[in-house]
Amino acid sequence: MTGADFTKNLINAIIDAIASGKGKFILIDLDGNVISDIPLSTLARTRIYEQTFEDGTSDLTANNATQTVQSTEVYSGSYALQVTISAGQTGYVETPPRPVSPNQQVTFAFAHKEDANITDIKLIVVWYRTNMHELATEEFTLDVTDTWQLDSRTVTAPKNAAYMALRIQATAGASDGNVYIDDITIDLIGQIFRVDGAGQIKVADTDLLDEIQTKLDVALSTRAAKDEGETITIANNEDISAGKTAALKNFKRWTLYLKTAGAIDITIELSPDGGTTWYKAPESPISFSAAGDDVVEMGYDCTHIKLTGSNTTDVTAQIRGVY
Ligand SMILES: [Ca+2]
Repeated sequence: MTGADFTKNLINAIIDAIASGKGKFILIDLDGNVISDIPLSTLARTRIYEQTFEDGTSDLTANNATQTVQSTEVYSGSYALQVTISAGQTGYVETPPRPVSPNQQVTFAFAHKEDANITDIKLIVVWYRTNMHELATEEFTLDVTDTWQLDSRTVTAPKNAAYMALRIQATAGASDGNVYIDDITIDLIGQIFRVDGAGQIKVADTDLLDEIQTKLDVALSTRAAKDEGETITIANNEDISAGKTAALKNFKRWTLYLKTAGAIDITIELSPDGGTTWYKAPESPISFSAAGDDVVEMGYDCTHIKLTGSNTTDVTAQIRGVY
């Protein structure tokens, strides 16, 4: 099994376990000790939206209201959103839409606080069809509060829902009113993975598996060594008739580079046990009828390599190995 196949199998096993909702995700260290043993229900949550206003901007849209990111009334951090609604008016701000699946459970939370001129505040979950037309809304009337209040709800996406957004709607009384909003989060509970008839995970839109695999491959190769590969010089324009040996690392594959000053046969021997026992490689000997060079793709698992020249002609020999 190649490293890539192993990684893919590992990812599929993890996703299968998460999708089943029954197993546990167990982290084991390199010595085989269990580091953590976490029920999947606590892991299988995907944050699809988070807005703390800490970058000083808002990605919400305002309707019959004005929105300002400010630092006077704040729930956490340094910034929160102020939504101003004119006297006697009802207005709202709405988060950008986020993709959901029908029957998907979604949980969301946000902190809010109202001044004395707000008479009514509602949280409205807006479900959209794939064509972004509004499919349905779900309204929650919240308590108007002059101290910060964190409200959260869990809802289930209806049939035909493709996207959702949160709308925070308020009505002002005799004077202009202000609603302050901070820390909006939207999480999917128990992400839905679709499988085909053979049980293979189907990943739409973003190619999640490839992305995870790329990141894992990078992580694994980084763990193996700081560099992605290594160059080892066995001989540098010198006589190798008495034999030159070099130690190899745990390369995934490696290539032998040879350059000679004249005609020579170079014998290649490999050792699996630190140089105690030597075996002649099938590529051996590499014969040069005149000065020249050659590149030999090797890739055998061994600890040491030995090159021996049939005469005293100067040879340069290098190995490039990748992890
Ligand atoms: Ca904030």
